[in-house]
Amino acid sequence: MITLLDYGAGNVRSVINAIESLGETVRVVATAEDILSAEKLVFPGVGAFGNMMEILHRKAYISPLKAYLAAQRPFLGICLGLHALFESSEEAFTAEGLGFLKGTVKRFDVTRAVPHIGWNGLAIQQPSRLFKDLRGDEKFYFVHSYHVAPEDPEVVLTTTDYGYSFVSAIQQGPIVATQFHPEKSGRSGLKLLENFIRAGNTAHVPEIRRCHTRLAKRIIACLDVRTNDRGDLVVTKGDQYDVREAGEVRNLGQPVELARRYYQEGADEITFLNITGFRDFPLEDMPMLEVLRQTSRNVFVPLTIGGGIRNYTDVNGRSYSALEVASEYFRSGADKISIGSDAVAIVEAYRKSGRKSGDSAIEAIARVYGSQAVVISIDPRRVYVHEPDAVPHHVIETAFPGPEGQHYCWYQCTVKGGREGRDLDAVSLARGCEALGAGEILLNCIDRDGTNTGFDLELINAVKSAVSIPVIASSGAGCADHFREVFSQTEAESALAAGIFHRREVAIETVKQSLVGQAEVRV
Ligand code: 1PR
Repeated sequence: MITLLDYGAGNVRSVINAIESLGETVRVVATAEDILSAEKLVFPGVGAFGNMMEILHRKAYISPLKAYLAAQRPFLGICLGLHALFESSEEAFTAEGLGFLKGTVKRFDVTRAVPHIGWNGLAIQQPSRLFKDLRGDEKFYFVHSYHVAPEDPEVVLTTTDYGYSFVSAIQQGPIVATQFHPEKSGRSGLKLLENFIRAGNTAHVPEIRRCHTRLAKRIIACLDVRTNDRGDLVVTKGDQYDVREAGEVRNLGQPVELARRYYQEGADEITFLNITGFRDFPLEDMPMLEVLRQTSRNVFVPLTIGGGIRNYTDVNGRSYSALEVASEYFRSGADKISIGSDAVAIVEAYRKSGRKSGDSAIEAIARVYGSQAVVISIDPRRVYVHEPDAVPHHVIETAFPGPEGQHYCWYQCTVKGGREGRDLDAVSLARGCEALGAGEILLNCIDRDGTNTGFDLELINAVKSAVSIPVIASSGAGCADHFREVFSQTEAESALAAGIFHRREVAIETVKQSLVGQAEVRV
């Protein structure tokens, strides 16, 4: 039996699911005594260091944890569960760590996008039982803005490169901890978890030993979900956001089944967008929560969910905060939430007042779950103008002139699934969201959506050059070559597609194979 330390933030469900999928039972820590009596303790963590340490203190888990570690009992820390082992963190100067290992946790000091999100490799520094049956060139899923800096080089198990080389796993006797998320790292991650649970005492050195590693470009499958006119929850797909054909909502399959198929076919991430979430209330729209629960039981890559994440008052006058809505999604298996319409309202208010309210959905969710868990979904549409200073917006010169021969355009933000245009451009929205603490931008494009004509590279370059957080290029993918184009002509960290995958026009594997040698991918 595995004992799991859940301190109440983030997606612990997926760690439980991953362990259970290996045929093991999980007991969740309910009292300090459960820690002391654990046979094998897993401590997963997401969110913020300060918040984590505060909860560990409040629950009186600090001393039993220290005693467990000091007794050199089997321990697997994941992400913040690794950070907790150190003395302190730049993420929260006043919070003290467990101090089991000497050293601190530092923020990435790189010119690249932070958080470091995605699949990266391991440069193995010493043998370990964790490596049984691994080749050594596998990639694992990372999502973090801070990394550990141990004083003792002897504890370094693996390093990973992102701007520079950082410590991505430690080992000290039976105590191991990883910066990456094995529970979100597909088959390789499950193998590593299984090794923690079952491998004997023999330490292994994988066949392939890399000195340096590279972050892969991510290929994301997106499922737009809604209820059709018969009341069935279906994956649909729009043409420039129009999901109806001959009056009926297009039905391209069942969300749970499709997600499972994309996982098996090698998707690096799966995104669900509840596209009518802006008018429904997600906590009443239980099917989406159920979709997440079922999907996370056997899909071990990151899951993002969007649609309807905002403050809400129900018919009985009870108010729910966006944080409560998001928490329900995290508890059901989501790793990230995506905010669409509400992000526009938040940034409009922020720009008007010139100050952060501190309690917007973006700020509140990032504070508890970390910036990396907050994705902003932008739904922009091109608006052509004759002159660059025709409007007080971020205007670009375009190689694709407008209907009246205009050589300039700006990208107008829309809300409610493209139904309503706002007086805000996509670049300003992305910048505002980054300032408020968002961790990633999902950049759709209404003009390209469902057209199979390729990504809007001009839009992607305009937004990507304005922010330092990762950008997901979305809308318009029609063939494998469009992915090569987006990764060679923009700095986007990942690319998302829907229609071509749903209609089996191009397989995810074909996309990845065509990128080999052109861009780093997880194959
Ligand atoms: O506003 O917070 O409730 O979130 C609603 C979410 O639903 C937003 O993320 C918004 O983008 C999405 N959405 C709303 N209406 C539609 C629609 O299609 N009618 N879908 C919609 C957005 C766009 C992409 C799509 C890509 C790739 N779908 O996610 O998957 O364009 O498509 P392609 O590869 O086939 O071209 P809120």
